Amino acid sequence: MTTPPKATGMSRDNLASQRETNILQECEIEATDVKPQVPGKLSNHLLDAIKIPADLRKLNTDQLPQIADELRAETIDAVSVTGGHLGAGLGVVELTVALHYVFNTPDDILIWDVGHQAYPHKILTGRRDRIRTLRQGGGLSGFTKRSESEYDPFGAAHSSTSISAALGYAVGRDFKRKKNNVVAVIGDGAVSAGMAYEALNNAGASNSRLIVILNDNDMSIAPPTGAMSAYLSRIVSSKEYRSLRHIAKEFASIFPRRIKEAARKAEHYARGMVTGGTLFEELGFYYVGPIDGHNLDHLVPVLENVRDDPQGGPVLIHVVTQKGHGYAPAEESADKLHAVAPKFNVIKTAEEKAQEKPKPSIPTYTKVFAEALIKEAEHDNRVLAITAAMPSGTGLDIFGKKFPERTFDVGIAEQHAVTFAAGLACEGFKPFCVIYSTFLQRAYDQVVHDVAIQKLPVRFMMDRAGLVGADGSTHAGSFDLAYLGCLPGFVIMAAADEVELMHMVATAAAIDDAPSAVRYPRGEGLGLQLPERGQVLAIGKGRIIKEGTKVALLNLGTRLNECRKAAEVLDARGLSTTIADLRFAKPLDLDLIEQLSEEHEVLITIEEGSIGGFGSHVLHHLASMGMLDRGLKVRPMVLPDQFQDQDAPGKQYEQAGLNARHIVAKVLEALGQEEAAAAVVVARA
Ligand SMILES: Cc1ncc(C[n+]2csc(CCOP(=O)(O)OP(=O)(O)O)c2C)c(N)n1
Repeated sequence: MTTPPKATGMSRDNLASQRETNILQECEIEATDVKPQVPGKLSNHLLDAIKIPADLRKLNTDQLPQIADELRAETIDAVSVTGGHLGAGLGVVELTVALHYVFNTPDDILIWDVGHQAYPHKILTGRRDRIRTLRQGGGLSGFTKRSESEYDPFGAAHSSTSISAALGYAVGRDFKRKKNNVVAVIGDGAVSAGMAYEALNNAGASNSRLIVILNDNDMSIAPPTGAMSAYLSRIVSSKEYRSLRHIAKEFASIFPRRIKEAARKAEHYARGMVTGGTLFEELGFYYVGPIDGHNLDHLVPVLENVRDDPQGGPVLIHVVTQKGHGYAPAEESADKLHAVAPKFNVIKTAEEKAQEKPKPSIPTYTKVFAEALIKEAEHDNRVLAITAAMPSGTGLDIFGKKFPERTFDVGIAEQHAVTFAAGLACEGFKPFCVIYSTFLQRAYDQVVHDVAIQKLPVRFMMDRAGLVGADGSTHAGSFDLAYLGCLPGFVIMAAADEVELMHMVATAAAIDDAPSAVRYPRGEGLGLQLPERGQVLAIGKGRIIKEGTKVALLNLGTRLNECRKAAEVLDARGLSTTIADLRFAKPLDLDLIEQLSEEHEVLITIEEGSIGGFGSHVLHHLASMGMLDRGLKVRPMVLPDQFQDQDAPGKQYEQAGLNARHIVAKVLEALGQEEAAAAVVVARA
């Protein structure tokens, strides 16, 4: 087969100059619909005839490379409009074509791990007409989603779930005495997570027919870490792999499982010793590979053989791919263009460039956090930082440049990251476990059992708290206040702005007798002047931002600006408004809360989190103290009790009803002014 043409929509230099702003760390983009220059468009549109995979299966195998080329060009074109995950999808174009060609999807079950590589899959499975709505409000999800298509049998976005879900499908199929295939595709990054091993261990001991495809591109978001990664590299770099590539066809046509059992066993071990794979064999899998994941002549016959093999039990096919394959800028960039901002490939006219306003260089919360942690680490050599495969997304790439020995990337392994941090804390170190709010969910028992019960001073830095935009509900940091707030002894802080974040990092560094957590949102701060170093805050003490007499707004986190805007409107309506920024969700500033309750008629709590968080704790206290029995009008404002789909963060907060005019309306409602409240919501304050 021929190698797909390299797309040439943009020169390498142009691209390099744009990379700083274009590369998105997880959840850093918002979509627009500007028409891009189309890279590598092909004139012959075989792809146009494919509405669903059944159409693909009507083609001859020698037409598949062209389909792959067109699919690659279409993926690049779509992502250049919407932004999103690019490198991973480009790396699995041939694999996607081969899987849908060989397997009878959707009856055969195909589960993509994480789902960030599934854009080509979406194009082939009836969603091409909507592919330019990816990650936008009302559009296609950036991940696989059951409600979106029958070709997405299992929704994902958090990694390493595919083998478990696929085994569930396989065992369910066996109970129903059906014959369909079940295939899970998992990356070498995702296979580093504990859940993947748990599933391999369980599947290997089961006799259920399950096909696991290990998509080994030697990349996670950053280069992968750990012993598994080294093991896979050893297999792939062996001389035998290179020669095996040449005999892949022969290998495929005499599938060793057909050889009688004794010979088969001997061959297993021999092959395992030569090319690696023994680890998977020992776990009970039949290991096939490594094979070239961009060569359809290799992929298709191997997949057909595995599909037609009558023997039971799990099979693991080790496929070697290149992240960003077929698009030179992606292949050449350090992160293989894991993800890009919208319009990343648009070549602008001179006029468009002239109209462009220079972007203000307000640092993101992530960057402020990284710099603040560097300051703390400079003063205290016990400060250590841990990330679970997200060095750039968490800012630990910046910290790691300054303190490489004090930075640990443990791979996609949040549970291990937490307990590892607990061990470091036992040894007297000051571990900062920097994990997005949404991904810390995976390590909840470790947080409770290994950290909180033992009162260990692990510092959790929860980036991407609140709504996150284009990544949607799977990535929203909605629940940490609820899931941490109920744990005895935790100190929980929420930064209202970037200066507060610096203070909270310093405070967390100083707390050495209890677990602590700081939450802060995605995106830029307010552009405030930053101090040289954060100050240690008084634990459990809030601050008054503005004093009034009738209405009290109790804020936690970055809704503070919305509170300020709301207070202006309320003051103008004659409703004198106090704003308090509580800073701590735990321990609560009970004195301040009681005082404000006594001195005001209306009390509103507001936070960027679900029910069960800050507001619930305030209400619990007021109810316990009998302070709700005397006519105080309390209204908690939290995220709605539903999973919100992707959209621009501003729009998401609008839908959530947590903007200034919603606060104004809530106050008016509490005062019985329903009509005025309705008018405020409609009129946009
Ligand atoms: C539990 C969890 N932690 C972190 C992430 C963030 N994340 C998304 S994709 C990715 C890298 C996945 O690497 P790999 O499985 O090798 O796939 P590739 O992108 O290389 O194709 C990471 C760390 C996640 N989705 N889920």
